[in-house]
Amino acid sequence: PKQKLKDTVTEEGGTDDLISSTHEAASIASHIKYHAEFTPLYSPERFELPKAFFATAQSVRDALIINWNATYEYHEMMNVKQAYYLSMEFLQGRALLNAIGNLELTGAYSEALRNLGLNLESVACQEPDAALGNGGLGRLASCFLDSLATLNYPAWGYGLRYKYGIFKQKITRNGQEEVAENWLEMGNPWEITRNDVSYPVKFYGKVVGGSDGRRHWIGGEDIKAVAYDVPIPGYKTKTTINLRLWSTKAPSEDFDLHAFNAGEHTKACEGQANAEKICYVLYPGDESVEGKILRLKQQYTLCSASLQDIIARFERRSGGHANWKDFPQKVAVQMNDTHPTLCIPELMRILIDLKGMSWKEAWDITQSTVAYTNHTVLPEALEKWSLELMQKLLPRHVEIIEMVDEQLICSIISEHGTSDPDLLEKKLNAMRILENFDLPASIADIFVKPKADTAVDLSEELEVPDEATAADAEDELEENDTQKKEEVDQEPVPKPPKMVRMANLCVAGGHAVNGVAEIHSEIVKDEVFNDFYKLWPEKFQNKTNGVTPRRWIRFCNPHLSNIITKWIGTGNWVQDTEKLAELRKFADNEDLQDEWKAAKRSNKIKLVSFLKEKTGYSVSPDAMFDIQVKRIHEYKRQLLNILGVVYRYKKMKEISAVERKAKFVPRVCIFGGKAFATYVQAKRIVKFITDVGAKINHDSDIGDLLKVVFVPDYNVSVAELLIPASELSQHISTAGMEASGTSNMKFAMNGCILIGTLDGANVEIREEVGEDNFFLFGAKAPEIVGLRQERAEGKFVPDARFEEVKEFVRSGVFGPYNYDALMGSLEGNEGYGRADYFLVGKDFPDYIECQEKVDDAYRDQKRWTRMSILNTAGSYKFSSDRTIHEYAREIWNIEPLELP
Ligand code: B1N
Repeated sequence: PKQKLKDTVTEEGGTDDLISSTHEAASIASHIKYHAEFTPLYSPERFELPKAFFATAQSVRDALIINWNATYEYHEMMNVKQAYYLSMEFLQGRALLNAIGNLELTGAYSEALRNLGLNLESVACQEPDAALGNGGLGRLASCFLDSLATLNYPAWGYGLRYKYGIFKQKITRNGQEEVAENWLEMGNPWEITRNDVSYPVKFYGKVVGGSDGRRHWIGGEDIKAVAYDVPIPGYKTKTTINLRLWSTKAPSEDFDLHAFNAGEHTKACEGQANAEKICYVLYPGDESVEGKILRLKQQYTLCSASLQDIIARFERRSGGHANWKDFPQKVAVQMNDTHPTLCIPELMRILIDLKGMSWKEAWDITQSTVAYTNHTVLPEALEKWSLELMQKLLPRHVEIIEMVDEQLICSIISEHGTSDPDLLEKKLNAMRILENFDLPASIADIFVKPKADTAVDLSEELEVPDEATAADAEDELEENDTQKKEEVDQEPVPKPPKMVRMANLCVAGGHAVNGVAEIHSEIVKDEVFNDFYKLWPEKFQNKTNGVTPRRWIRFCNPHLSNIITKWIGTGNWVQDTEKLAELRKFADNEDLQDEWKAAKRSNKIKLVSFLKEKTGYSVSPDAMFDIQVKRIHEYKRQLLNILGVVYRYKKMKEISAVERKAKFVPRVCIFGGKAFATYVQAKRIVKFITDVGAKINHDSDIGDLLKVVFVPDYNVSVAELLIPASELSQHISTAGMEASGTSNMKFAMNGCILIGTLDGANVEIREEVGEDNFFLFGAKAPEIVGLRQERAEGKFVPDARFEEVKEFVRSGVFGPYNYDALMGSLEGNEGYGRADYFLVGKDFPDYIECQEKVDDAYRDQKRWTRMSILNTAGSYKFSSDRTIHEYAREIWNIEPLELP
């Protein structure tokens, strides 16, 4: 019989699941050997690490498939309401240790591999990260899947199976270079191809009125979306949910055999290449028209295939007697940002054109089914699509969007009345889905004296789009571009292009709109969507983000996890993080403090060798590890951090060695993160950080007192190593600009202290961990507009220390690179435009003073360790389990369903 000692701690730091029976390990070992032999992806002669990883993963997958099937069957039978999380991004990272951890088989696998002469950790390291996302938004989707499964919610994720996920970042003497990473090259042991699950998806073409009175969209380009399923196991539960990723193919009849035999090989394969390129890359560059079309095709493929699949399931579960009014009682669709907005017109199209419903019936169903999460208030990040482009690609959807726009106009009119036409016009311009678009005739009439620019152009309104093909559309759009350019030369005031505002469509078409942290949700209501909030206050909600405590503490930090289990007396804080709060009462206990420090130190030592391997730099584990890892973006202000480091360095150089040692706490300043390939300023920041590192790290006056390391290719796996080892982490965005942040939660959970502004989830983290245990600095969100205004009026007087540090950078100490563009962006220098839009100069003095307080706190290790413990204790709110329960109750109206 299996002998498991529940919730006890082993010497090597493992809990229950690390203790396995010999029998279990032996059976796993033979299972692994079976796969090495009979599910081969490698030559038979050797059993080396890559092959061992595959065979191990395949053996785990077998267990997952059993649970997946049982879950699916049970959900099918019970026919309960199910939630679907639609996202263009899922940042899953590695799956092996997570899966065996959830199955409580870590000990058994570790022993089985040991018996085969291998080590679990080295096998696990073979797995490439599944990096089908850019950053926080994609990782949030993956944390949500983990919580949904763990909490036994009937729910699925839908996404795209990109052949190339986010690029691999190389750091060279030029800064960042991007390299494609083919994560599927060696095969993906976790996915199950469903050759029997595929749907047609069409683009272009025309819309015609049928004799049945319905609109018919005849596609100009047809592809098919094929399902690939990734099982998502829950922690200590049989529930295993599904992440269904779509891949695109040409319909099989698309291969032109005649052309091929006639020697026209490229032409014969064109259809296939055209269809497959849709799922080639995550976020294709969209500065060109081709890039824009591809991105829109991706978004529509996700929406169309997923909805067809959801509807087919609904119909099947209704046993052929679908009562469409019940649809919202069986289905909830969550749109992860505006990227899947096309769900709204697509569901409307299916219900009206294919199921024969009236507009009103279809609208009620759509609205009660879909909901929208907003993840950013940066104006440049609010998605807009050219109406012209969308009309070519999705002509029927544009007709529907125009109707939704008209309906919205009516709501706006009934809200504001017509007595003040100027006000009404202002509201219409701000709230309409269609931007720079004339009013429909029926509505323009209500303006007593229609103004010239709101006068109605009926011909345009009623125009039925011409039939279009892919090739024409691209040509025409480009032609139009040139035409427009020519027109610009003649006409002084060109008409601004007509655009579709996706967020406005989401707010109008869904029943709920949520922000991702309290402060962000307030900004959504009070600023960005204030007009909508006044119209439909009941739609607006907050759902503060969370992270899964399984991946982000239990599995990535086993040493600390075991200490926590020992002190709280149970391991079930992993599911019930509120128990972490019990650590508070031991915060000053010396025994706990000693164990706590030992765990941090062992994690730091692991990181030291990783840094050496990846960067060549040697750092001391006795120094404070100070980390900022996130996408490189001006609003996240890596520049504030590195200028703070430069200032510290300058001050160190001005004093004697003895004074230096007395005045400064040794620090290792670690940076990591990718810059979008075309974001020039972000790439300059990467280059700057690496130049500063190259100088300081080789300065023998400084030694271990200060090191600066840029970790290349920051991803989920690197985060799992960095976060447990960090002592201070930086979340220093300009207030009001970071919607939430989620790494801040992971750092706090792992006993790291945060330095940050009152932005995003920092606000709530500080509330939970206590203000004494958070290093706060900087301007507050409500002050930002005024501060920018002050700058614009030339009233801002920068602190002398800020002037000094910029001057030092410009003096050339960090090498020959020209830093004028970077420093200029902080100075209202005409040539560089933004005049310190992100207020680095404003916050700089407060920031460096706050950093001095950090040094003081660190010198008192008892105080620091207490702060660290209180951060873990106060992080209980930031489990994605809490977030998911809130979505389930307040937006989706779904209930957990545990397998019998
Ligand atoms: O979403 C995260 C938040 O924690 C972060 O604060 C927020 O910045 C992030 C367009 C985005 N907002 N918007 C995006 C991603 C990809 C893309 O193509 C926008 N990511 C965020 C989770 O709520």
